[in-house]
Amino acid sequence: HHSSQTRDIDALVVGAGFGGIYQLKKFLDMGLSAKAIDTASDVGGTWFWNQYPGAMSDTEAYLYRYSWDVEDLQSYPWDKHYVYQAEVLKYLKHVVERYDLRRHMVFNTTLTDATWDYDARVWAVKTSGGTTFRARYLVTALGLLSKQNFPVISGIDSYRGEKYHTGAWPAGVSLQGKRVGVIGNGSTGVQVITEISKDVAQLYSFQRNPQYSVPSGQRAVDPEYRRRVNENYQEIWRQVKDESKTAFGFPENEDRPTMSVDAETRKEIFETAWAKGGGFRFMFETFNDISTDEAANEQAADFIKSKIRTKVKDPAKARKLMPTQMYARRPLCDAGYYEQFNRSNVDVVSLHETPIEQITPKGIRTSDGVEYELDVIIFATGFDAVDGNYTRIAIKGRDGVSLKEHWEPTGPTTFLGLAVTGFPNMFMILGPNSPFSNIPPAIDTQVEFISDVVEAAEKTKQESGKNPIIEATAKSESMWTDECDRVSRGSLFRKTDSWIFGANVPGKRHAVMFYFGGLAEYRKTLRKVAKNGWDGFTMG
Ligand code: NA7
Repeated sequence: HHSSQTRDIDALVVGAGFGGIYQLKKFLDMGLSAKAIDTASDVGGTWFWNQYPGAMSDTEAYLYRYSWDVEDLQSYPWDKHYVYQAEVLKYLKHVVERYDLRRHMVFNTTLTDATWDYDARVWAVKTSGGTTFRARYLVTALGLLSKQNFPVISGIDSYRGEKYHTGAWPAGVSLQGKRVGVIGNGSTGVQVITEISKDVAQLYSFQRNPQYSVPSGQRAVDPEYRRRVNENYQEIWRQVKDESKTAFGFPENEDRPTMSVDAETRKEIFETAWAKGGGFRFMFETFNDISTDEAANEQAADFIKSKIRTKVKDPAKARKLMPTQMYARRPLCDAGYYEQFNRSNVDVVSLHETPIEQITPKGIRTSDGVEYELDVIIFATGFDAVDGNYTRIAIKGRDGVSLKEHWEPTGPTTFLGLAVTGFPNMFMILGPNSPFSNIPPAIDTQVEFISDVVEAAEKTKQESGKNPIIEATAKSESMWTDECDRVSRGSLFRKTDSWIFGANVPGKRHAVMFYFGGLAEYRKTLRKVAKNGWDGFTMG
């Protein structure tokens, strides 16, 4: 038994979530020796860590899975329109068993340091377990949303109750009959609050900015619906991947401006979407300009506000829950969020009116002197998203420059969200400036592209016996960065602070972090790159 050893392999995948699982499978299918490592004790990535009550994907179940397993798509069961965390995790485990991938995975193992060995043309990857992998290719599938964001609040360590971040939710927590404070009301906070309100003795939502949320439309799937999906799956994926921006399974509205119809028609269109359910649907299927035109945005916002007003009975609570910003963050949906505030044990504390002053041994004290005594504080405060995972670990490229240093002057830059100049033979899944869309088809797209690039590079194996090198050029990286900047310019998301533009973590640089051109357009770009002999990469 060695405490430290070196293992030579063809490819190392970091992360065993949605992206890492598929990438590992692809490498093995190509006949490469490959391993996947993960900090967690099992597979699942995001769906391993986010086991908080109410955690659910808000992509419809038939699209929240891999698109490439035709047989599994027909037979794998899903009985509700949206899948909860436990079901997503079960599905991912099922895929891992189905392809016998587990024996190529190493858990409880964190990448601590990765350095490109210029002469040997391999990545030397040190891990927490002591093993150093020497891999010709490195794929980081670290997740978009995994480095937790904790607010800086004085006294936080003095608190004597239980405290949990939703992104690292331990098994076996019971909130039954407890006094609970929830800080944060993004999509996570909204899900938690909706789920636990009925069980807790008292719930306080400590809310900075009120959010817009529409009904999810969660309900049981009837067999007829499933039969129709199964019959049309191929066509469904084609629309999702090659015709759609958001990849949520509906056609985005391309040609109907909000103001092009009269008020009554507008209301009908909103009502129809409201009844169908889904946050992305409400924002992108109804009209073509809600996320780009302020007047249009205001119409959608006013509609949702009128719904909040009817739902929340207590006028004081309703006032505090009423959004004040534009409707231009990640669109949310819920299964009865606002309704929870009609319970006598559920209240909202507006941090605009009374900011948190201190966390005390007993709970939370706000600026009006009120001390909320709490058995549990839940931090639903989100993540240092997208690049946060990359800048915390030491990945050193060709010139001994780390990824963090490479990104320091400009913000996170990539070619196509998956490659960085100076970092040969390294690919990211959902790196900065990847498409802003339903995640699994974006992952499938990137994994398949990365695998094709690697396959092409493998064909250039030199007679000298040297390992092939593939690297994005500086020019292609700056071109993609400009393109992402360009397509996001008209978006109201860019004017509204949230994690999507790096505006949720104090001190973090605001930056373009996604490609807003849509999945179909992204895939077109990838096809062009491939067709033109991997244009934008150097190979050899
Ligand atoms: P989000 O969407 O970043 O939401 C975080 C929430 O936490 C949001 O309501 C923040 O308020 C709040 N927050 C953050 N810092 C503080 C401090 N210091 N004090 C009070 N409140 C704070 O994270 P989620 O986990 O909900 O969702 C992230 C993504 O995961 C989501 O979009 C899905 O795609 C999956 P704010 O609104 O900024 O005022």
